[in-house]
Amino acid sequence: MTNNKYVLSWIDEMAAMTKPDKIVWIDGTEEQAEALRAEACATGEMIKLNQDLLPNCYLHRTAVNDVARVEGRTYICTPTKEEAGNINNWMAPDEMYAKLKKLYTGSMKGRTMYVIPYSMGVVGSDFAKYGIELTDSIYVVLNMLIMTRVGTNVLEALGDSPDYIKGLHAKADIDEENRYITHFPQDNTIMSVNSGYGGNVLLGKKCFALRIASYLGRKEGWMAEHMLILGVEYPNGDVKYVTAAFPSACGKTNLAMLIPPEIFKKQGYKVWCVGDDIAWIRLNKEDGKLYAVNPENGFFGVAPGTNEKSNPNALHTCLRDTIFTNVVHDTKNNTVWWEGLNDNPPQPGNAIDWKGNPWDCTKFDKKDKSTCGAHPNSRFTALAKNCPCISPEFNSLKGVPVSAIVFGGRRAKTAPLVYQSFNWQHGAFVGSIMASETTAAAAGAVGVVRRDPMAMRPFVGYNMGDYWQHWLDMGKMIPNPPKIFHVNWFRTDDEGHFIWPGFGDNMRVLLWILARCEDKVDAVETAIGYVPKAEDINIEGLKDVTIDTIRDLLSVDVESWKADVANIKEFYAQVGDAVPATMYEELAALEKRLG
Ligand code: GTP
Ligand code: SPV
Ligand code: MN
Repeated sequence: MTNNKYVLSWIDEMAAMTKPDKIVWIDGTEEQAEALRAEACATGEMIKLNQDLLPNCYLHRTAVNDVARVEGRTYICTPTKEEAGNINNWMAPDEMYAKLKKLYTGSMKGRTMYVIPYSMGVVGSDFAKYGIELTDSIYVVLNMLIMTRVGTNVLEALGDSPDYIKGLHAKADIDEENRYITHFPQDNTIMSVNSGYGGNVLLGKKCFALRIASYLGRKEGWMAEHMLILGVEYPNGDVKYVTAAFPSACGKTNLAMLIPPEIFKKQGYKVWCVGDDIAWIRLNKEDGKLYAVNPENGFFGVAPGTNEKSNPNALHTCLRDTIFTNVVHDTKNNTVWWEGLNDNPPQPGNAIDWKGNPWDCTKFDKKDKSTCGAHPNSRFTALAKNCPCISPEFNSLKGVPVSAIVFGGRRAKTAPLVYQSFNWQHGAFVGSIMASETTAAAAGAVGVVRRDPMAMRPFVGYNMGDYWQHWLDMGKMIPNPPKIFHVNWFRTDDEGHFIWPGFGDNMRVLLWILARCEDKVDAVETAIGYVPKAEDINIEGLKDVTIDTIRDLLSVDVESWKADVANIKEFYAQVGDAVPATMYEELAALEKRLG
């Protein structure tokens, strides 16, 4: 399919090491995809679902020990440890290559190696970057066909250039003790072994489009961010774009596909989804603004909690052409179910849980995750073009202009519903001090507050301090920078219930944010930034939320912020010498304002 000598010699080398029985090139045709689906069903790797109710939909279950990203086993292998920084795991490239070689050698014996040429971004666009993933998993091939742009046109666009990202994935024994997700930014190389799950193995996503791309972005003067991109259409037809960085499983997909509350819908407001997870952002020299594209082609979204009320657009997106991973199999209807879909779980006798065992929904106990039918990090892989609110700009070559950048996390107390930074530099500081409760998207404890700068803690492909400096440097380059905000949908009352209704009602906060961008609304200056006047958050049509609720949600508790400052200092110290002096100045200024 190509004469590119760099590509061919690399594949030869990888095949000589992994020793597959055969090599199959993925061409992006429906015929080939269909044959692979049939093969995966024949071997039990996938289950074909009810084709009347869920056309072209399939179910896959991963190994029980392989259900999320593994941050502890994810490495940035730069020549020096300083380049990777203290927040990343680091190993010297030679040492890691040697370790991996042992694990890969002969790992594809008796298996097929698939060669997937793919593009992140629209093929041929200025934003696009190309990759080739070698894998011995049909599940990976079929997911990549949804999540990225795959096919011979990628090889044509690459021509005889060496400028592509090499990715090698082998399932090997799915052995968690020997699982490695490794990145060699200087070599444009990603190597993943002993996993078959999502972010660990769909190498175009977190490995390339965030870790390697963030490294390239710093070198080339652009940004790769863990951000959704959405457009708010006003009744007069104007569309304003917002990007938002929330940590994993903290609401990006939900916000990106938001349906406005009735009072706004009636007036003609709409929200368009450009992306739900990753944004590549560049300065447009013509108007001096930042422009963003979503380099992906589909959504790898969290299933639990997705329903007709919380996110109807996501639900409709995954009614066709979708691969479900680790959800409940309803064997009576040959469909799928997950916690929070509806109140009609399949009954005992008709239900298989995510582990492949019979599941009894009557034993479900909210406090005991082991009684769940679907894994808390179960996901759907669905095509962006099937999303009812996909933006007409989804395939735009130049991207969409960004009016506002929003950071956010899960904070039970400290962070208010929304606040605005004083300027770009302060906004970058606000990103650097983000914190959030951990979720099931990564292996490890859930619900523990940790600092997650820019929602990029697991995804920066170099030193976190240098990454912050890159944010500051970008700010100096942008004549018309977006305004930077912080939101928190997750404040709780004394009983631990969320105070803010969230989901579609987040539109009320988005409209304040955009009004600020247009200088159309006032704000109150506080120690942490500009906070709305309570009456400027529109609560028309909201039950159970009064202006006092909003006041409470917007309150800035100085004592808890002081405690947070102490924690931020510890975190900065952990990030180490690379923390820009500017960030320490911003921290000192915050401390001073808190009194
Ligand atoms: P990744 O794909 O892991 O990067 O995550 P994401 O940020 O796209 O997460 P997603 O939108 O799938 O959010 C997952 C979780 O957040 C689910 O449990 C949702 O119910 C919850 N969630 C999303 N939006 C809101 C909100 O506005 N309020 C509340 N309370 N929960 C929300
Ligand atoms: C995340 O964990 O942020 C995800 C899912 O979006 S994964 O692709 O597994 O990284
Ligand atoms: Mn994500």
